[in-house]
Amino acid sequence: MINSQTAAPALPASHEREKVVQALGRMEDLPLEYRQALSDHNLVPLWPSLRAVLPPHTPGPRTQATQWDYATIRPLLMQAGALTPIEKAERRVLVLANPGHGLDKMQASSSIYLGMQLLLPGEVAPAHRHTPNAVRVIVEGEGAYTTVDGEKNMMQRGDLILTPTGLWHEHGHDGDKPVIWLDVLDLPLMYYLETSYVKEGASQTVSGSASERVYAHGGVVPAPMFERSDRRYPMLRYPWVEVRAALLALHEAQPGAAAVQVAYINPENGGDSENVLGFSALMLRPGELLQLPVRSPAIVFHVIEGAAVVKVDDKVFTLGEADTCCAPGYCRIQLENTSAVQPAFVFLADEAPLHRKLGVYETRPQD
Ligand code: GTQ
Repeated sequence: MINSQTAAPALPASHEREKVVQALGRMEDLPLEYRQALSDHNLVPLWPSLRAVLPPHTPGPRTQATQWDYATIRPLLMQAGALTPIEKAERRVLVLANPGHGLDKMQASSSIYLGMQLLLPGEVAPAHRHTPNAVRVIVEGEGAYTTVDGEKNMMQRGDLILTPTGLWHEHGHDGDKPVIWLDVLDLPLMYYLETSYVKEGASQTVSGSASERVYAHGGVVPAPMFERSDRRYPMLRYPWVEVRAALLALHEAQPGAAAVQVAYINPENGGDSENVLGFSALMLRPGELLQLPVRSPAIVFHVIEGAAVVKVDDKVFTLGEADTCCAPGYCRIQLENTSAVQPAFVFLADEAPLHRKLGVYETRPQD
């Protein structure tokens, strides 16, 4: 965890400048035999690493702002379809790995995992359930479905489908062209916590009704006299047609809104749709330049429709449809829709619910 080589962060803004930090003793300042005696007893001096684990003012993130283009991923994923049968993959996924963490860690940020998954016609990715929470955003194709907790969810472009912790899920495909979707999981966090595991299971019997129809109308939820849903995850599929319509309606109703953004929530209690990661959709109006607040959570942007230029501190990413990028927390982010006529629609995943639960969620003024 500790990397005492981490470069010192830039000086804080003048209004927040704190006492100048004192240089501390280094490991090399200690006699060799002393260092050896410490390690022989599984002991470590704190002071040579204190500034690395508690850097002044701003964390030193391993997460690097990184972009992944669909045009690059797609042919490689199709090649995986030819190279590896589904029985040998279970989940045929290319992981969007952040080089700042090391590719082998398979993480986009400290807590976010991203993968592009391919299912070919007739294939089945068998039922299992696991501790990490997952969602899918459908990128391409028709006729596939994912059955979650006994509920069959058809996959259509742009849909968000939840597979929260502990729920059985399997994917199948009755269509005739490849289906590809983006997986977003909190796997890196669960793995770090040593709580990540899976149970394999038999195919589910489809029993549930389509939750997206039950909650299709804003402001009302099913509330019969004698029972109100106590399912922790009452809604599993958020159809893109509904979310897109909600964004357009918001734009029309509040043309001067600071941002046209909607959150994917639990419609029974208004809370986050899942426990760890937060999901939302944003419409960038034609020509819009949107400066986001500086916030502690890392964030992922995935373009559903149109195009967007994403600036993360001094890096610039030009994203077209189905392209994805991530940004670490605490940085300046600006989104721009360079089209003067077309809106752009962007899916966002961030670590905000986790940060709020941990009490470390922060926003900072742009400086
Ligand atoms: O589809 O259940 O990208 O279990 C990684 C782990 C997808 C899945 C991933 C998984 C799945």
